Amino acid sequence: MTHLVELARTVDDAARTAKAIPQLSIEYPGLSVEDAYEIQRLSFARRLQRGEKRIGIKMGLTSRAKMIQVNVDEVIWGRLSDAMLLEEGGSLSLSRYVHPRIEPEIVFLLKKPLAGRVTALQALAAVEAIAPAMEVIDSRYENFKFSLADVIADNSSSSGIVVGPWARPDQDFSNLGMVMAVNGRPVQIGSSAAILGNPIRSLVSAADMVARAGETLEPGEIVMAGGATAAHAMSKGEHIHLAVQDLGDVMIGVEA
Ligand code: 0L1
Ligand code: MG
Repeated sequence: MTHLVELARTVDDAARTAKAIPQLSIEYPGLSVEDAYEIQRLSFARRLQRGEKRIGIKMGLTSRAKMIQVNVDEVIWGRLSDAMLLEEGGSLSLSRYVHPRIEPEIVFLLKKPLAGRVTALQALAAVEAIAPAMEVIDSRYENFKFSLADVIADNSSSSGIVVGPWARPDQDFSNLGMVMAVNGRPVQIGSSAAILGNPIRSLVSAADMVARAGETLEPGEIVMAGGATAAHAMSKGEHIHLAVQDLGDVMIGVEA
């Protein structure tokens, strides 16, 4: 337990100071997925102690493109805080991150508690609204290289979220075109169907995964469904724009 507390401090310090660290699994090759989620919980508790508020969770590696990009093939989750929220149409500063990437997503806003094994219909009944969104992911590990346990311990690379206009969830969002462009040039083109076949499946998994950690998704919280395409490594001076069919647009600029 003591070493999990220390490792939680290591990953939290790396995120707070934007300094890359070696993979935990190099020093601890036996680090289990269970231990990794405990490190994540402990490191997120440090954020809460500093005054940050939990605003929901993110699902990660929910598409083949994402799994292939980082060579990890399991769906994972991470915890989101209000300090990760970015202003839509505003800009982010690269200095806050180690080597940030951005990816196109769909996000759910909940109106009812959700936890455990639920059907897609039950999950949908808990949704107040859906929106186009982009997630900024920033692995705290050197060279953006990690094992499954490493990335989970590092809060599944959670770093930033930018959310577009909220829309009613009683529409078909299973196969919406998604185009992410940088300075007007499309860099990633995909569909919401790439997110586990239908983003609602990501919410179903989220309910199950948080329940296994003894937690519940609460009304007012958000759930990021996961990247529909591979992520784009950001550079200074870029304007990143996501258009999602029927749902609208999200934009963020990148500063030094
Ligand atoms: O899909 C994701 O949000 C994955 C997060 C972990 C892997 C990565 O940093 O790309
Ligand atoms: Mg993501």
